[in-house]
Amino acid sequence: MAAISPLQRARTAYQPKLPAVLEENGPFVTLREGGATRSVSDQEEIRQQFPGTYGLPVVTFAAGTQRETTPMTVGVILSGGQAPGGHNVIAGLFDGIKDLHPESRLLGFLGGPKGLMKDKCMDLTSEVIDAYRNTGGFDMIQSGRDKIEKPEDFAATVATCKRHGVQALVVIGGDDSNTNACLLAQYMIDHGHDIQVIGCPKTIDGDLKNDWIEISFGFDTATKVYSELIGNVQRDANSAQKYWHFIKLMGRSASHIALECALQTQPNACIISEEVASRGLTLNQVVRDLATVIKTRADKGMNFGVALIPEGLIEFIPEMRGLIRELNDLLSEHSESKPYFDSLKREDDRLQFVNTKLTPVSSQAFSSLPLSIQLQLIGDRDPHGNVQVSKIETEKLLIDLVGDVLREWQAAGTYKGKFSAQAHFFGYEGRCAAPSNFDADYCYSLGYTAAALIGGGRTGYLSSVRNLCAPARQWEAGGVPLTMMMNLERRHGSAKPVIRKALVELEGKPFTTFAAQRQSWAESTAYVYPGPIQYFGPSEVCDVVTKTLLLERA
Ligand code: FBP
Repeated sequence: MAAISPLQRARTAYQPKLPAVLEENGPFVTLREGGATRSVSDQEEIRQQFPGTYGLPVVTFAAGTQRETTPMTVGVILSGGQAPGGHNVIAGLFDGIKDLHPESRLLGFLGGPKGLMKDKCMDLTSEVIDAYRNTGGFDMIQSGRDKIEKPEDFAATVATCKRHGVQALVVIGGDDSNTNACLLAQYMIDHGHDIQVIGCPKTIDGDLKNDWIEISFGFDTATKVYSELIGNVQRDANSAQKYWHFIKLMGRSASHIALECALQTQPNACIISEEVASRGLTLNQVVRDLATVIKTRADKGMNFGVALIPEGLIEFIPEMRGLIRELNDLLSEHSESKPYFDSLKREDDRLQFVNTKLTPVSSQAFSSLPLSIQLQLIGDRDPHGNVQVSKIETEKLLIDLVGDVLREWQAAGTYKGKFSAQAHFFGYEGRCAAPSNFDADYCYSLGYTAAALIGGGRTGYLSSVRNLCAPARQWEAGGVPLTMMMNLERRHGSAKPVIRKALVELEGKPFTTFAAQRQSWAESTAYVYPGPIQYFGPSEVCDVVTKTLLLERA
């Protein structure tokens, strides 16, 4: 057996908490149905694409009675980026289907959707599950970003399921993966396959949420890890008083992670991409705003500070957004230009080719960027055809450009400070951390809820656990139709039905709370040092939820 740390050993014994309705009834709950639902927008188009699952009711669990069941085989995949707690979703699902019938079987498909298409799987026995309870990571069955999209992908998935007698599939993923789950559910109905599909809301980015999904799992743990690290850097900054730390934080698109970490640590600056887009700020304005904070502090003798930068920023700056959209279309697998672009081996040739294809506005934006960033922008796409923002070193770009502005002000005699900067990127550090008590409980409950939805014969639903600011026993469990969260978005140059990403709401309490305090955090040193996640000890330390959740829901 592989060596494990004392903490991991102690965490194995942790028994995740369930909502009372599941604790008392197991998966034998009554499914209470609400009224017919509709998608968030584009209702007619979404209805046409999902005739079998559109309009399904939201279901909530109430007390039920045990009934006779037969053993069933359930398949599970982890899809997309890692998020703390994925193993507990699987453990909850495992315990749930075993409670439905002790001879039920759970198959883990390896490496995400491709495991389903290529039939790579393993039996998830109690020995396997027990070794991973309350651990971080997705290493039990790994993850992947492939998509089940072509007719042959769907056919291969069905063939795999039939070969193993899989009656239900659970897709643990973010917005794109659950969009895929919805397509799969519809495909099964269209082709008369009796295979249920249930999703579970995962992503550290926190952008898979709505009235029924209060938070995606992993956000709680990841933001706690980043906040600990930011607090440590802040203490170093305040001790040495000689560096500005520019810290980029993961979150492919939305700035929820940066905002939550700012609320937890009170840095001197934090950019929120959604605000940048809403105010239509250019890159130059973003840079000058940051430089102004640095100058204000320098005027008070503080040549140090901490600035948080959301990973997705670049795509929210209007001129960059247009540029990235053009690059995504130009370099997508479906683009006519792609084979020629791929045939070019030299960087200069690639850059020159791209420049000739861009509109004048985008070409100007592209040319204004340092070479290193230009190359990052034309680098590999993700499987959805998008630029991989985690690979764009926005923190270094901003240090570079802020430095230029400060030198300009120095020359004009309006800035007399010193600017020495350090760049950081916190992303992968937090995605596989051992889940906080909150994520351990929430994930286990999501998995167990998925089992109850399967037991209730549902398909096309996302497992939902709500009332999360209350103690776990008071959580409310049920399912939300996946079609309810959909809208049409442009992908690979055409309109596709996808689950709508939840961006930071500028009218929402998390943002307004931050906005009311940021000026004073900029001008003073009001750092908060959250310290490491606590797994044992008083509830007010171990079970505290994110500030975002508290401000949005309490
Ligand atoms: P998901 O949306 O799939 O959960 O992934 C989120 C994320 O962690 C982003 O924050 C980040 O931009 C991206 O994954 C990085 O992807 P990769 O793991 O492929 O480098």
